[in-house]
Amino acid sequence: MTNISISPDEITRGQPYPGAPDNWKRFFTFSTDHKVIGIQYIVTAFFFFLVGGAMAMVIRSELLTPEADLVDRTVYNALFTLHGSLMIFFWTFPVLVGLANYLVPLMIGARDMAFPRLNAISFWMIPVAATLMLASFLVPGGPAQSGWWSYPPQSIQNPTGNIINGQVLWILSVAINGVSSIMGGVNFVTTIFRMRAPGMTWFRMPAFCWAVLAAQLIQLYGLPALTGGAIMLLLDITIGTSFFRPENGGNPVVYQHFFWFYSHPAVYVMVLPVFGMFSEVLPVHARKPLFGYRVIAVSSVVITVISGCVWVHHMFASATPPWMRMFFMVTTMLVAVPSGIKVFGWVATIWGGKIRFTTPMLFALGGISNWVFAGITGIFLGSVPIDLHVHNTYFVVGHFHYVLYGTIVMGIYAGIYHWFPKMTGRMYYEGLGKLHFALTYIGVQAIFLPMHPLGLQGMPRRVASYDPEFIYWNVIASLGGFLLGVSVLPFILNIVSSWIRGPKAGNNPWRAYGLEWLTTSPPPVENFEEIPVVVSGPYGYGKNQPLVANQARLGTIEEPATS
Ligand code: HEM
Ligand SMILES: [Cu+2]
Repeated sequence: MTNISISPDEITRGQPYPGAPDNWKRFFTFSTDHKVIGIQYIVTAFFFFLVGGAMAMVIRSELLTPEADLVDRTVYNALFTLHGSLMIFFWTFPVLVGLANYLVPLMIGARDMAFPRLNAISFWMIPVAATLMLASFLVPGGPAQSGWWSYPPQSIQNPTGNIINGQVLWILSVAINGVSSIMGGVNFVTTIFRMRAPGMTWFRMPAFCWAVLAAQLIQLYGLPALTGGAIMLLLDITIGTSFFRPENGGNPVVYQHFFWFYSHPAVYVMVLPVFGMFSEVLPVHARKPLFGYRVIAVSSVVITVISGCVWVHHMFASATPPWMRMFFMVTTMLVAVPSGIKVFGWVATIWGGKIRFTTPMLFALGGISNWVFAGITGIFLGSVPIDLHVHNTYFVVGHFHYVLYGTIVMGIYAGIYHWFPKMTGRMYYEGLGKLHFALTYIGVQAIFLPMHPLGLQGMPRRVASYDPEFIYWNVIASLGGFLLGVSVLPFILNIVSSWIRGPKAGNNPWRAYGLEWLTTSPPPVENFEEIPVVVSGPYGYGKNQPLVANQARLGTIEEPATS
C-alpha cells in the first residue's frame, strides 16, 4: 500500500486530492479541484478555438475569389456550420466557464465550488460532446449543414435516410453541451449564494462574480427552451413527428422562437463575464476604484432580465406581425441602457487614473472600443426597417463578429493575461503580449469592418461564391482573417514558454485588491490557509483600507509612498 498521508508542505503544492500527481499530469485526471477544472476547461476550449479558427481560414480562403473554387459547396456549408457551432458551444462557453470556475471560489473566499464532483462531470461532458460533433465528418453525408441555428425545414430533411447522420450528431452534441451547462449553472448559482466568506456581502462581491451570477441565471431559464427545441428536431428527423413539418401541419417558425428565446440571451451568457473582467482589469491597471460599482453590478442583473425579452429581433423577417416587431424593437433598444451605463462606468474609472498599458489593459480597452462599435451597429439591426434591408447579409456577420471576436475574444485574452500570474505563479512576456494585441486588434478591424459595406451593398451571407462587384472588400477581409490566424502564434508561444520558464511573478504582481490576490500563486488546494473575513469592498484603490480582517499586507497593494 502506498502511504497517502501528506505533509502540510505538500498540500500547498496544489494536488487536486491526496496522492494525486502534482505536475501537469493532474490536468488529465478526474480532478474535483475547481482550479484544475478551470484550467482543463480553458485549455480544452482553446483547442477547439484553433479547430474552429482553421475552418474560418478555409472559409476566408474560399471567399478570396468570387468563384466557388476551393471547396465543394456542401463542404462550405458544413464548414460555416461547424465553425459557428464550435466557436459558440466549444470555445466561448467553455473558456468562460473555465475562467469563472477558476476565479469565482477564490474571489468570494470559498474553498471550492458547491458541488465539486458535478463540476468535474460538467467539464468531462465537453470533450465528449465536441468529439461527437467532429465525428460527423466520418458519417455518410458529412456534418450538419444548416448553420448553427439549424432552422427547420432544412435541418429536418434527411436525404441519406440514415438515422446516424451529421445533423443528428450535431443535435446530440448540442444537447449534451446544454445539459453540462445547466449543471454548471446550478453549481455557480449555489456557490455564489451559499459559499461566500464571512463579511462578503452582496455589495462587497467583485463585479465579475455578479456578472457570472447573472450569466448563469440565463443558462437556467434559457437552456431548457433550446434543449427542448433540439429534442423536437430530433424527433422530427428520427421518428417522423411533425412539430416543425409544414406539410403535416407543423410550424417551423415555432422552432425559431425556441431557439432565439435562448440564443439571444446566450450572447449575454458570453458577454456578461467579459464585462465582469473589464470591470476587474480596469481598476487594477488604472489604480482607481471601479466607478459606479453598485450600478455596474446591478446592471448585469438588469441585462439578464431585459435580454430575455428581445428574442424576436432575430425574426423580424420571419412573418412576424407588426405589433410584435414594434414591441421587440423597443425592448431591444432598451438593452442599450444598462450596457451603456457600464461603458460610462469604465470610462469614468480610467478617467484621470494612473494607467499602466499592460497587455491585459490593452485588451480590455480594445475590447471596450469594439463593443461600442458593435453596440451602434446593433442598434441599427434592432430597428425593423434597417434590419429588413440588411437581414441575412454580411452586415450581420460583421456586427456579430465585432461582439464575438472584437469584444468577447479580446476580453477573454485580457482575463487570461491578467490572471495568468495567479494561475501559474509566473509572468508572461510583455513584448509578445503587446505584439499579440496589435495583431489581434488590427486583424479584427481589417476582417470585420469591410463586412459592413459588403452587407449594405447586398452581399448575402452563407454563400461560397459571390458577384465580382464585391471582390474589393472581400480581399481585404480575407487578408485580415489571415492576420487574425497569425495573431494566435505569439499568444501560444508566450503562454507555453512563460508557463514553463517565465519569471516568477509573486503572489500579487499587479498590487491588486481582491481576495484571489491574497493567497499564493498558484493557490494551494482549498485556496486559503484560513477562510478570510472580509471587511471592505474589492475596489479600494487609493483609499488605503484593509480588505480582510488582520490584513498585514497593505504595502503589497498600495502604490509605493514615493509615487
Ligand atoms: C479569424 C477568425 C474568424 C473568421 C475569419 C470568421 C469568419 C466567418 C465567416 C466568413 C462566417 C460565415 C458567415 C456567413 O456566411 O454567414 C462565419 C460565421 C460564424 N462565425 Fe466566424 N469567424 C472568425 C471567428 C469567430 C469567432 C471567434 C466566433 C465566436 C466566438 C465566431 C462565430 C461565428 C458564428 C456563430 C457564425 C455563424 C455560423 C452560421 O451562420 O451558422 N467566428 N465566421
Ligand atoms: Cu439577439
